[in-house]
Amino acid sequence: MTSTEAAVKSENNAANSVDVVVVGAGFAGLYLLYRLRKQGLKVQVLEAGAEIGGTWHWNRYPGARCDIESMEYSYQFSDELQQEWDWSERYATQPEILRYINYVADKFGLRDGVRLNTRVDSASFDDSRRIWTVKTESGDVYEAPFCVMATGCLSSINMPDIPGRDTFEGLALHTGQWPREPVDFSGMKVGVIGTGSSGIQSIPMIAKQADHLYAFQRSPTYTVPAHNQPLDPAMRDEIKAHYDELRERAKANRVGIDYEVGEKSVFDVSPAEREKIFDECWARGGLPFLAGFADLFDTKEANDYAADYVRRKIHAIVKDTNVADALSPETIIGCKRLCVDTDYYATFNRDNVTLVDLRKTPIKTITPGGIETEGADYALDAIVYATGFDAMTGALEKIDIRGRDGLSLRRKWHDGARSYLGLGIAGFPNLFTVNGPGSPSVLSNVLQSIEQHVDWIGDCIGYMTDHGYDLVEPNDTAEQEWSGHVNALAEASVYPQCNSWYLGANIPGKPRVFLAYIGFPEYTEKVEAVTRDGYRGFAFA
Ligand code: NA7
Repeated sequence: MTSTEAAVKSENNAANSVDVVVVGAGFAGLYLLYRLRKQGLKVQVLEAGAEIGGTWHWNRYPGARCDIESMEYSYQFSDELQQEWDWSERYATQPEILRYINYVADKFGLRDGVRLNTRVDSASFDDSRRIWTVKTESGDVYEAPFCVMATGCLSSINMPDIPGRDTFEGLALHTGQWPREPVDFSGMKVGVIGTGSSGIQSIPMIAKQADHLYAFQRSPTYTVPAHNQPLDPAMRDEIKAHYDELRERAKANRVGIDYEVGEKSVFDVSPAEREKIFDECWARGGLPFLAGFADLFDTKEANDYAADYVRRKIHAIVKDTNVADALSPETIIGCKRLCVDTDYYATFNRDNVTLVDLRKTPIKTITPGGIETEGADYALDAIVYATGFDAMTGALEKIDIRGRDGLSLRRKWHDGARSYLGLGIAGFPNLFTVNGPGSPSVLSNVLQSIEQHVDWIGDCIGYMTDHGYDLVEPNDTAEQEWSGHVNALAEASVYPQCNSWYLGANIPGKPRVFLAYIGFPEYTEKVEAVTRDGYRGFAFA
């Protein structure tokens, strides 16, 4: 039990008063703790997990890695930290990222500000006292003038409601709630449901161990090779010597990552040059594959060239043409998040791997012994649900959040999530969100966005202190205009043309609203302009 936990218990459930309650101890929650403490604020972080780390605590499935290069998937608030931490690989594994997060917590003395194993049930604002009351599952109560939700964009798991799911007698796991002890699939027949990023990372690893792996695919996904490799120490040192320049270049990029975007239109080159550029992008690997030309996201016709290139790669890698056909998406590439893999397509050449195409033979039911589709029965020892998350809003709506006059966030967002800049919500004074709906979040290097949000929140609280304000709240008009702007940007892009989790389309019944802001630099410019104009769109009291 930490000292904070002991203090909570000894007060016998009396309210614990702090300046800021933060929910979540992932990258965002920990930086909030560091940043707000530096301002002299008393901060309490509440974390449901048994360990700090957020996403990187929960997603321990085999093969879990970041899909943004390690040198950029890291904090930049401390140059000392940047200089002393050595990433070992181009794309860090989950254990390495978790080690990094723990290193940061120790270096900056953050552990005593986090209470683990503490799930927040509700948070409500008392208008008369101007205080947030945050209650935990175990009945403890925290009070603070400010509450910050650092609950993560991809933290509320999507467990599909397949008939018979709970009758399965074997091992059932969700990639987003993987056990802390390693799982040994040796000798097992394993079914993996889902072929998004989590499926694509875990299938090649599980296939190496299992007796047989069945990949249950509802929609094929585009994935490009990571070409992961150990980081060359000389290259790492070179980056460190100019880290600030890299970070600045990244901030100017559409997704907050440092890579070059091709200047040419895909239509303005000869077929041979087009192929050469795609070959170079494929050989470089990773998400920048789609930055080879300037206009791959502008129209379906332009996008088709990249999609066709990947489909040809799939057919070149996968030996069985029927399997290659089934693995080849027909949709817009990049409309759902592009995946980055190690040996994903090649895994389907293994004798112990079978692709089950659910578009042809949908799942009928899960039985005590396995999965029954309309085509066959699959006897299984384990089922891995790689079925994703109720993204962006799921974790927030799990908590019963009540703002002014008891307004419920679930009710407010019933027809679709709305927020101002992804930072504040009208009707919810003194509540901030990190990477909230309407901010670049998952369409950016999330670490870059986290620091930008946390710094803004810290500055806003500082501004309030300096001006003697104790209340801040976005006004409804600003929020509506912002939501309209976010959706207009999405409408002008290819994103609405598929059923992605960016739109909430993966969750039955979830309103279809685009949940992220397209364009990291444009977003930060707008936020800076709002701040310069005396926090335009926010009301203070
Ligand atoms: P994703 O990308 O949402 O992928 C989930 C996968 O699970 C996807 O292939 C889904 O098919 C599939 N799915 C979901 N429900 C079902 C049911 N009922 N039956 C069959 N298949 C199903 O989640 P991930 O965890 O892989 O990745 C999320 C992000 O985390 C990723 O983008 C990275 O940023 C990190 P569908 O496409 O809906 O047909």
